[in-house]
Amino acid sequence: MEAFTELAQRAEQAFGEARTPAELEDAKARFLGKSGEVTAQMKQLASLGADEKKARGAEINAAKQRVEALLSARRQALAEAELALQLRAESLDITLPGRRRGSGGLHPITRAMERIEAIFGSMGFEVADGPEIETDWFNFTALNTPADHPARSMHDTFYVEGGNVLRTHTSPMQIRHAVRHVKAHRAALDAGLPMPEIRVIAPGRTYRVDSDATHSPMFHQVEGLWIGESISFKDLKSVYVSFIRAFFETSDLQIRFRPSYFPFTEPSAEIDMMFGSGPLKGRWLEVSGSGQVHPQVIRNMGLDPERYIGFAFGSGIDRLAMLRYGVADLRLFFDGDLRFLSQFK
Ligand code: 2NL
Repeated sequence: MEAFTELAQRAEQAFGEARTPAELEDAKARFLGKSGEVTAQMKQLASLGADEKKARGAEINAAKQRVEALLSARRQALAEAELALQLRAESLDITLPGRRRGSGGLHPITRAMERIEAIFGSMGFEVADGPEIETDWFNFTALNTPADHPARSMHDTFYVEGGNVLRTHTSPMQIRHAVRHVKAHRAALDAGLPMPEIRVIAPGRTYRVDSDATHSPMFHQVEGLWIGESISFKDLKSVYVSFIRAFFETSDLQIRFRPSYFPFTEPSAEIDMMFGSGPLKGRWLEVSGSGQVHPQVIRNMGLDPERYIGFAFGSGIDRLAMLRYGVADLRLFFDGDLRFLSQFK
């Protein structure tokens, strides 16, 4: 019995010294394996008499069970330690904020464009769309631009194959819109009945051969057109003043109309504005060209200029956006620098 207690103690020590499951299996073999100590004791039983065999056999069995219990306790302890180690290694702080997907935002020009559409939309203006590659007719001729006008030269306009151009203003979209509108109401017009007014804006990209600190070969314009039987310069004034006040979210500004010249309007006016406060206070800023639509342009829309009259204007969106958001250099809009663009998220 004494011998077996000592054996169990040695087994316990050996199991305790095993640091890994593999080391534990080695230690197990030394006690319970084919040539282990417990097995050797069993083999010695064969040489004993029946009574002694029974008594000693029971002791060996008890010792064997004790060793097996120690083994499984150590197995479990090692497994638990391994699990604890793994849990610690793989632990994560579920209270940390998740990885967010970078949020994008609209380009400041797009934002300005959407504001412009919303403001004119509130005044009953539709939004026209159309091609950026235009025919000579829609870009120049329909707008009463003379054949020898400098704007038609290759110094000013990008020509593409087939004599078409990259539109130099967004007016061609308005001509296309007006022609569609007039076609849709041809029957009423021919019967001398009134036609619903044309009230449309045309925002979009435009192109001119021009590139320096204040000019980009691609820029943005919004044109407006209102044609009816009694649309006058006072309507132009009230529409444009309302637009500018809404766009800059202030009534603390002045607007003046200054005589000018465009082939597509007669009379024509430059529109200037001046803020009553802020960094630009007291400086007249050109914001738009405008005028009463030229009778020849009315005719090119398919309407009788003796009956139909109206106004048009054309404003640079990039410049309006620069003034609205306080941007000093036009090129920032087109460089694609995220340090600039992410300020508008
Ligand atoms: C400018 C000049 C202007 C127009 C654009 C226009 C459009 C049609 C008919 C007549 Cl469909 N006119 N647009 C009129 C006057 C001036 O813009 O230099 N803007 C920045």
